[in-house]
Amino acid sequence: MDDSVPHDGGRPIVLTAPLTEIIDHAGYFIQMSMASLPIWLERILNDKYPKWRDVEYDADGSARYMPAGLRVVEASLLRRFPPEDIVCSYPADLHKFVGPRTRVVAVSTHNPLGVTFAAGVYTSIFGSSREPINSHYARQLFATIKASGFRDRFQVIVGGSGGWQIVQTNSYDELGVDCVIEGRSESIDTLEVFEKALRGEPLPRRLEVQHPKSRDEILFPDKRTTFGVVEMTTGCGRRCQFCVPDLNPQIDLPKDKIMGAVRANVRDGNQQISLATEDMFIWGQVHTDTPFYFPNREALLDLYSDIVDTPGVEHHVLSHATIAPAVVDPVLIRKLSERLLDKSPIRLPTLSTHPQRRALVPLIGLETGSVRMAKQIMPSKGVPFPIEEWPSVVVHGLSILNANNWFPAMTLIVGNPGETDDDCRATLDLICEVERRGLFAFFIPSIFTPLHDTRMEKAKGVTETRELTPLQWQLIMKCWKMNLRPGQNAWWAPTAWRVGALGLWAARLRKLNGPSFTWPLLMFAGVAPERILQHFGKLHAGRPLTIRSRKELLTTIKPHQWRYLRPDTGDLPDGFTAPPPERGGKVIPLTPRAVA
Ligand code: B12
Ligand code: SF4
Repeated sequence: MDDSVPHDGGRPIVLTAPLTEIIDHAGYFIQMSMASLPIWLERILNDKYPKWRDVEYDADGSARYMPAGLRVVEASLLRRFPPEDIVCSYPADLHKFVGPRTRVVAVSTHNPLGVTFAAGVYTSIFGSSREPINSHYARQLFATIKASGFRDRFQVIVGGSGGWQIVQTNSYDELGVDCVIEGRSESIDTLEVFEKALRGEPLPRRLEVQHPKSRDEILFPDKRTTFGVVEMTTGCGRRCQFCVPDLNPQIDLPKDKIMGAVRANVRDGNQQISLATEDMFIWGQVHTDTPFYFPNREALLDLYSDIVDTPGVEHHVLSHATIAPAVVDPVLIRKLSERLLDKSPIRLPTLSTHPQRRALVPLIGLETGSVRMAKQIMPSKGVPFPIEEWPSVVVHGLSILNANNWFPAMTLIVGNPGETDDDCRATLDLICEVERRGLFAFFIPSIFTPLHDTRMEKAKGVTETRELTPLQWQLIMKCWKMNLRPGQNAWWAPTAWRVGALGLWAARLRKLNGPSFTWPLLMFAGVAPERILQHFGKLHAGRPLTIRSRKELLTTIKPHQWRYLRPDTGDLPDGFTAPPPERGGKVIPLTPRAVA
């Protein structure tokens, strides 16, 4: 860091984050790629997005936008400290704000060392440098802070969903971190730590703070956030064993506060909004008389309509969702498409039937196609349907979503503890069934990583790509082959992929990933038709699955819950009787358009 003294002696509290977690353009996918690609592939992103490092400033040189988490930290601190003592700075500008008066540099980070699902696996497939691009920039930020000439005057506090990575790898000294706070900044304990740092007192190495228990305790920033992220819910409720966010209380946040944060983003120049959630479909149905997995159609349409109709909101991007609600209420999906598609910045010309080929791409967990495995790791993932019906729920959900121009990015976990070849075959069968039916999702396989604090924290995962079995490799490469479909419409694309993949394999990957990788890679590269490779026993041939009709699926819902089904969605179980009109979710005031 440049050690010149800022004219005001620096700010007592300086807030920052890695540049790769702050950048706000080119959509979610640039950050997801940076989390997963190794640093030596950075030039691909540099070529595609030459301006990715460009950022916007406020008049005082502070950051115009910051990740939503850091903005909430700022809002939390503003309850106790004066605004002139706090600043949000891009990493490259820290020298303008860190000076002799600085007592805290607080870093928010999502994934500093790249050891979460998906992030670690792709870098390790590519070998040599395992460091993902995001991790490289995170380390660069920590090194800059560590090298400050004023380092002995301030303490470094880290928070955010990736803070645990520093604790688990004991990287405090290496990165120059004094304290990691795990949990939300709204907590009074978080404020106490900042108070201590301002007084120059020693801080605890690690502090776990309480999550707010009610919707009113959660703060909303009145400033612009990266990608226009505004919180919609916390927690989930489906209780998957490997999940971190599900450990938080299930809360849906008040619409007026969400809308206030949307307007603040627009006011500060953001044209895009995205609601942060684990499952968008629970909003409006948390702690009502209706179970949260029967979506509140009217409330959701009302909220999303008001967001996309806010003047200045040009783009809206979905974040996370689950798939069972699409089977429960296809009418909701159709109506959401009518409201949201025109504002989606994502275009999939070969898939979408929208006049401008726009598409909605929520992130949805598929995780496994094996019912045996699903029962162990995510028994409630498909509620209200029993987990035994998981493959049918996925196929039906996807057909409803695709018909409405939703093409989700679906995550899969490879190498779950106790996963057998049969489990892997079952997942391949499901993926092949999706392909056979002409359905489409971006399948994003990742290798099981025991995430801190989850119910599977102690389970052991695959640590080296060489440990992967041929079937696990086949699953990974099959997913990526299918994912290329929307981009394969140019005449040269398939050949370029084939040659590129083969070249990379010959030069590097063959040695690195071992013999189990060879046939799946040749399948990915399209060297020989899959049929032939299957015939010679080199690959598993996906077996056709028996998929239940939607009516059969609805019949598997517990009969006492049939009353929550909506008659206008059709396919109702025999013996269904419509509930009296007053039954259902909580009463939410509606705009006339939403009920129309
Ligand atoms: C939106 C989102 C994204 C977006 C935008 C991210 C961004 N830069 O803004 C995109 C799609 C780009 C993204 C990408 C990824 N994400 Co993401 N993402 C989310 C999501 C849905 C919401 C995050 C959010 O803004 N929440 C709202 C804010 C207010 O909450 P928060 O960030 O946690 O902040 C609070 C506290 O953490 C704390 N806090 C935050 N910073 C600080 C700093 C200090 C000093 C202190 C004291 C406290 C503090 O206070 C805040 C509130 O008071 C979460 C799930 C979730 N609900 O949290 C997943 C989540 C954080 N992502 C996750 C993952 C795995 C990823 C990826 C690695 C996925 C991938 N393979 O591509 C990448 C990594 C991106 C990167 N740059 O490295 C995981 C994190 C797991 C982990 N770290 O252990 C989560 C939890 C999802 C999950 N179900 O597993 N993500
Ligand atoms: S459905 Fe998703 S967010 Fe909910 S518990 Fe399972 S993994 Fe977590």
